[in-house]
Amino acid sequence: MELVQDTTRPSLVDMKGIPMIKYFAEGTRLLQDFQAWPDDLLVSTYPKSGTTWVSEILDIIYQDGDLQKCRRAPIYMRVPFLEFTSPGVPSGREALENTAAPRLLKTHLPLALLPQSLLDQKVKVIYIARNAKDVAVSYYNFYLMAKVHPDPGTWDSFLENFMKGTVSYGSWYQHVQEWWELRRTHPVLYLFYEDLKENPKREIRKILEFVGRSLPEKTIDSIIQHTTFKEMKKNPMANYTTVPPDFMDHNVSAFMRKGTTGDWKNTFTVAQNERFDAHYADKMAGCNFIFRSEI
Ligand code: PPS
Repeated sequence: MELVQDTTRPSLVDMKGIPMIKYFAEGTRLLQDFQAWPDDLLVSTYPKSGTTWVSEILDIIYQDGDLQKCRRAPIYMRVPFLEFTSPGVPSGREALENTAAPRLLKTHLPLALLPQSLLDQKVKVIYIARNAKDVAVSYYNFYLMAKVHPDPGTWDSFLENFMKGTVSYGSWYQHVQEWWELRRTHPVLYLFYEDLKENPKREIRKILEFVGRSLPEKTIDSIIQHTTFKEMKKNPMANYTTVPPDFMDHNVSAFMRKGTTGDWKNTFTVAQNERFDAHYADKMAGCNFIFRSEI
């Protein structure tokens, strides 16, 4: 395992115009020769949009509903995070070495930084999008607890940076729209966190159809039960408590924090909300799909 000594909140670095966590920029460079396999499945999201939740669902599907097998390793080993490197935790490349086909892969990369091989091999993508307000609040709390990020500053300044796209992985607005557009030329199942929250059975059926698998009704029910927020929060193989505390400090904010839709209302002021809505209308003008910031 690679050990990097400089762990404390390095500044973001620019990669092709995208601000990136320093370690993940290194990880992205290491991906230059990454070879995708045609039977890979890529879970793609802007950060804090439900990646871990859908990764857990997919691993259970790939293990034919055998929950015991899903306890074999932490989620970042079962679904390697392609661009990930961080002090004291196996990198995405290391996790990949122990992963047999058919592989589940995770990324947050915007298309400008995605390894070309994933597109060339027509690797199936499940993209999960979440409304921007809940993402911003979740991301702020994640910045506070995960020290690979720079100091987020105040909530107000973080929100400004989120709107400007100067947070890690860049613009939420661009990310959700460019992956939506990719559906025209590439096999992408585009899901919404809010839909999964509202009706997990309907969304899991969509996933099963997309990956070309079927499972008995009672297995689907068991997947739903095992992947509730409450269950995943107490599952050490899903809740990221296995990573060193100097990487993620769950005493500051748990990785499994709230798991709800509409939590932004507890953080946004009325003025922030008005400003955000006006900016949002401008950035998302012409976008032909709708986000729900409450259900
Ligand atoms: S990461 O670090 O970007 O990969 O994070 P990601 O997994 O995409 O998103 C973390 C948020 O998802 C919530 N979460 C869930 N919500 C509902 N049900 C389940 N099972 C679930 N698992 C994770 C998690 O709590 C984070 O959202 P917030 O709003 O911070 O609680």
